[in-house]
Amino acid sequence: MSSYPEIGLFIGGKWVSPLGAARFTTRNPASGEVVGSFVAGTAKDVEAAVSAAAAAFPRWKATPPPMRGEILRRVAQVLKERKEPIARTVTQEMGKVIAEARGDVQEAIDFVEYMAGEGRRLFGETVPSELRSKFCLTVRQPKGVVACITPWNFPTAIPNWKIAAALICGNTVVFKPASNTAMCATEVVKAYDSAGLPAGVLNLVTGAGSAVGNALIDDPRVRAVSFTGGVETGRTVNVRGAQDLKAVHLELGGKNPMIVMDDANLPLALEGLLFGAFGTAGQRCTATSRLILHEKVYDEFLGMLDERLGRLKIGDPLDPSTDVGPVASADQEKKILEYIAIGRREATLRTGGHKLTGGNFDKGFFIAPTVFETAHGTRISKEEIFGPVLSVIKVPSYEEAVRVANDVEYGLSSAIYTRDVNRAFRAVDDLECGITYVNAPTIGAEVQLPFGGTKHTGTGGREAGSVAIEEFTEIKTVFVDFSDRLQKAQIDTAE
Ligand code: UN1
Repeated sequence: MSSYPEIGLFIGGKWVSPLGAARFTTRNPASGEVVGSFVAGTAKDVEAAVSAAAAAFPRWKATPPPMRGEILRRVAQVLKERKEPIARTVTQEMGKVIAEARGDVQEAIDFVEYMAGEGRRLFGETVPSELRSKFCLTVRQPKGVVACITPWNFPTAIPNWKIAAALICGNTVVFKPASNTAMCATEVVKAYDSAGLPAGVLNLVTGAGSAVGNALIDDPRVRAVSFTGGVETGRTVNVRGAQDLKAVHLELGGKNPMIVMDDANLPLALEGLLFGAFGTAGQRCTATSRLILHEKVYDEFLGMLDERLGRLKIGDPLDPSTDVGPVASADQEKKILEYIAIGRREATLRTGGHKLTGGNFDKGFFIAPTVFETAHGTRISKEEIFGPVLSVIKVPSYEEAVRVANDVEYGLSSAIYTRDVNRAFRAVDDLECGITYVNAPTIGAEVQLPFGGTKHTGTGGREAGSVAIEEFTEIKTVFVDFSDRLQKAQIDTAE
């Protein structure tokens, strides 16, 4: 017997371990300890999960949305009761510090609650007809079976953004989580099961993207795919889904700028920068990875940054006094260190720039918060690193700040610190991205507002907020003619 849990797949309301299934484990990135063992799902498992979801669909579709909402309300309740143990699982499996892990679970709770209320909205439109005695309206219908493919960096919040929105609209779901946070995914699914979600409405298949993800995207019964992850995988998912003309929703990367102008409240901007750039060890799509700093405050602000970085506590993410935990995996560490090596060649290293070693650091993936001073246009200033690495770019004016901010392939989040209200609103207009913060960092979106971005950040849709349901519904247009005679639109125009 192993000392860690052995988890099955969740298909048709049951936890199942297919005979002879290959398994993989997840590990604590701070200590190397095994967290759990999971089934490496196959195309056959996907077939079973999609069949279960397809079988459950007619009844779930016929369940009135407020009743679906009732179940979601119970899911939120279960998540609240289990918030602390789930947050600890998030920290142990993914490495974010415990306060942020609680925030991750809270974001899941908030969104599930918000979607429960959507069960009493799911608004359509009524629109006038050009003909007499005729009603025109729209209703929303579920798409059918949908696939939710989620990343490891928000291992409870992001799955819930997708699952709760899909379910309230009446879809049934096959959920494929990132492999290195499979225990967090298990906790999410358990909450839905404990809340009384009918069998087959939500199914979990763990395993590799190349096996599970591809089989899901290829299955003709899966009518929509919602994916959050890296841009390269996103491109493949999109192309693959296009073969079957599937609705593919993508939330991909960011290279989020924080502009600090010469009239900014510098201590406030500094607090925002530390949280935005080094919170979650920089592993948020919304992380502040570029500081675009006005030349007049350049030296002063970087001096303030040096001083605070020297006092950041890096270490055990379960210790509440820790500011920065490990990065999530060996792969992450490797990629970030490669970018740091690139940065050393093309830019000036100001702080950090290495892996932390010695003592407990040797058991995990700890990287020192790193700051490079660079010209705009270097690789580290344009490519997503997804780690605690900040590029600082000096600019002489607001106009140049905006040009630099927009001159990347991504467009997720952005921030400007200024006390000039006119300039703040100009920035809201000028910055090409999905989210702009004024006098606040690039991270920290709230669930009742749309989340997503422009350019290579996605395919243009938004998650969260009331628009979250767009992704998971088909609009049906309904014409009701109560004139008792044939009326011809566009032709019968006379009195
Ligand atoms: C992500 O990084 O993929 O706005 C999501 C934020 C969080 C969500 C981030 N509420 O930083």
